[in-house]
Amino acid sequence: MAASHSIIIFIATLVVLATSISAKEYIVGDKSGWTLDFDYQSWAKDKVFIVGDTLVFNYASGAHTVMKVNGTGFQQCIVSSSNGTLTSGRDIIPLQTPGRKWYICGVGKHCELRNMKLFITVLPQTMAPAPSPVATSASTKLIIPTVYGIVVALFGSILLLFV
Ligand SMILES: *[C@@H]1O[C@H](CO)[C@@H](O)[C@H](O)[C@H]1NC(C)=O
Ligand SMILES: *[C@@H]1O[C@H](CO)[C@@H](O)[C@H](O)[C@H]1NC(C)=O
Ligand SMILES: [Cu+2]
Repeated sequence: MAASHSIIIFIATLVVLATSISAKEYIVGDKSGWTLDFDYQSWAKDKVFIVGDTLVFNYASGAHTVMKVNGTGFQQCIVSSSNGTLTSGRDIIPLQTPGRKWYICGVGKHCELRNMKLFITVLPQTMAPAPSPVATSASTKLIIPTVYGIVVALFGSILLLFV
């Protein structure tokens, strides 16, 4: 009994480990960062965002801001003077819940005229990673955690056979 308990704990630990290893940090805009006239929808298109991943917005502090808005705020570039605005220049946003997320720059007309707006859909952890028909570098990166997860699961099942 005691032995099977520790094996279950061991497997649970491995699964948690596999999950945390597969969490990714996305630099919004990659080397360009959070800036004017960048196509953030193209940037996001081939990426799979999963709960536990993080977004990093890099920019010169003062030049831009990052505001989380709703779909309406995104469409219409509604800059509310809310205190939820991020201004550090290296704003790290943990993706904690699944669903659609919208971010805009609150400076001047950067959202309306200079395309500083990002829309992503965050998937729940259990669904991830979805089999993607697109063989891009972003989806290739997902293969490693997936293979790791399968190995862990197989390893766990084999261990259970010996209990
Ligand atoms: C969207 O956010 C704005 C504030 O920026 C708020 O006035 C509006 O009610 C929100 N809409 C929805 C559907 O939550
Ligand atoms: C934002 O400001 C309001 C009052 O103006 C306050 O009640 C609220 O807690 C603030 N939210 C954050 C995230 O600081
Ligand atoms: Cu801006």
